[in-house]
Amino acid sequence: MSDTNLSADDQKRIAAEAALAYIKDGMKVGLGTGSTAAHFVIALGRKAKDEGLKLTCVPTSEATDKLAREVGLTVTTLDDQPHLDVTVDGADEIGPRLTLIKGGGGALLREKIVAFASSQMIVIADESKVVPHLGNFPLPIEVVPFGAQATGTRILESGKLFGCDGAISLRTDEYGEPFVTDGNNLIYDWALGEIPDPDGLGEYLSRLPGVVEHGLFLGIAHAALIGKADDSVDTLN
Ligand code: ABF
Repeated sequence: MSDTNLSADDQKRIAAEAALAYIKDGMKVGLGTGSTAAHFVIALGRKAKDEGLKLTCVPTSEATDKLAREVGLTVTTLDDQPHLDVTVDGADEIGPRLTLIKGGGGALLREKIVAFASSQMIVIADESKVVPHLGNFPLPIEVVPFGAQATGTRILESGKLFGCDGAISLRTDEYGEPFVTDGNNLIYDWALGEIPDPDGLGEYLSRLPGVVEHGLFLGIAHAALIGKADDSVDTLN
């Protein structure tokens, strides 16, 4: 038995480094957001420099855009490169069959658009993110500011149809002001505890006017690389 006991941040780092195996010269790469994705961006910048790789990267947030440029990666937009080879991103929860909750970092909309544009989406995470069912992490839902209160009411009503019961709260920033996304929208966080039917709920939320996007990523991820406390990395497919 290994007596290594990596911190959560080191688990994120080794998962991020393992994802470098998916990167080949000439690839177009989607870059996720969050602390795990930041480890990947830094490791990718180092690999591209050491091996002289020509990569074109599309970031999922202003923060990742800035970091990617700082580490010397070539950054462009999805409009310029509408098809990507691979996206590497973190997650808030990884449930059965690679179902995900994402959006704790507030970048779910761009993350989903970029993941959808990619031939492969690879999730990287520490072992605390793997859960038996989705919902313990509050589900982020991005809404347009117009009628946000009414949209919140519709969201709560939709929950009843799918066996979901829990409070929603409008996300605030460090100053107590409403958190505004890169797309100038707002985010509700919905504390559910358990989501019995993620597919049904996700489809319903996608059809609600005022909802821009929700943090259920279903049927999108191809593999998840999980960094573990014993210094190993598990691959889930
Ligand atoms: C992004 O960052 C998000 O979708 C998710 O909300 C978050 C994960 O955060 P971290 O990598 O910091 O744990 O991937």
